[in-house]
Amino acid sequence: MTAAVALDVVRAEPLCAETPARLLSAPITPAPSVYVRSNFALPSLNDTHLIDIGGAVGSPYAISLPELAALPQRHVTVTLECAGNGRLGMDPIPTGEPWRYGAVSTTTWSGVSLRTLLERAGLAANVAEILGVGADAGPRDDADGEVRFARSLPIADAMHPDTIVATHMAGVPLSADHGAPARLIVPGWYGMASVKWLARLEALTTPFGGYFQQQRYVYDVNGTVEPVRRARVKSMITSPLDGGQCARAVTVQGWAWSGAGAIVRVELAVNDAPIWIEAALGTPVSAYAWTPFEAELMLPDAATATIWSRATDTAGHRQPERIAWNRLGYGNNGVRGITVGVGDCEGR
Ligand SMILES: Nc1nc2c(c(=O)[nH]1)N[C@H]1C(S)=C(S)[C@@H](COP(=O)(O)O)O[C@H]1N2
Ligand SMILES: [Mo]
Repeated sequence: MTAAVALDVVRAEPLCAETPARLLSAPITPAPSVYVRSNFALPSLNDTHLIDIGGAVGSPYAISLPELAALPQRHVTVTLECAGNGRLGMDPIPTGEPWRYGAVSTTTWSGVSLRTLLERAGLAANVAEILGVGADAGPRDDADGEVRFARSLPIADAMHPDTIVATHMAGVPLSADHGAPARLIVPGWYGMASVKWLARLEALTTPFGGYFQQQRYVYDVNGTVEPVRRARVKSMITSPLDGGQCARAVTVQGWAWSGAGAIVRVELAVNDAPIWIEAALGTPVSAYAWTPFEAELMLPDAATATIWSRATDTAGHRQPERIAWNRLGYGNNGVRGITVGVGDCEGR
């Protein structure tokens, strides 16, 4: 099975698997190594699948895969991150899938603007949200009966031309794990908004209150609950590798991204010195994907060193030292340090 070598499996059934750390240095994540997060067993869908479009619309309809393929195609290169990425870095560790730092990937998705499909249905004037409903469902400990995967988007985000119903990833039809035959891709939002195995789109006039909107993918801070939405500003050092070895004079490289817009600054620090060194920024991989950063550092003369990175976005958000702990462990964008052995660099 190729999946076993291409991904670090966090849970086999349903599959939850991280991109291996050494593959996160690539601008575009190798397709077999794009992280996977599924809440339920894979639904079995085939080429006769139809997506229903209904709710507060003038003319509800169902669209087939050949009809989708005949519409204008849009391609978006997106850094997609699971809201639970970095959960193991929280203290105390919250319940939930034990993600380290690899539940993030960048790839190109292709399909049809969601807007095109919604306009064809004729949205009512008072539509507030668009609900995406997956074909997957199952029991949950803290809910009655079957829970179906469903998540809503504010109408403005749903109508953005780069929010798409994707049928392809990295130029080939979606794999079952990534939501075949069609899924939402919502640039800038944490992964939960990008509903896989899309079965239905529903125009809502009032906010959706389903399980994955109110009980999961929420920031629960002392019982006050707010849905997780856009991705928080974050950075990740990809070279040297955490736990690796490098020379004292080292080129530090990594990625920074934010759901609020462009990255304007990345700073690095070493050990507990309160000195932040500005890294050079490269060109973002796309408007919705991560930005490379790089800096030359001279590490102290010691066996090991910890290198920290923190990013700031155009909206002025900067990674905090530590996030406000939340019960379900989402949105951990706290400044992270990687620890390296200092000495001869392995093969670089
Ligand atoms: N129908 C459905 N859509 C879903 C999920 C799911 O369990 N069911 N998981 C969501 C979550 S939490 C994430 S992070 C992304 C992951 O997409 P990927 O598996 O293609 O990386 O899918 C989202 N869409
Ligand atoms: Mo996720």
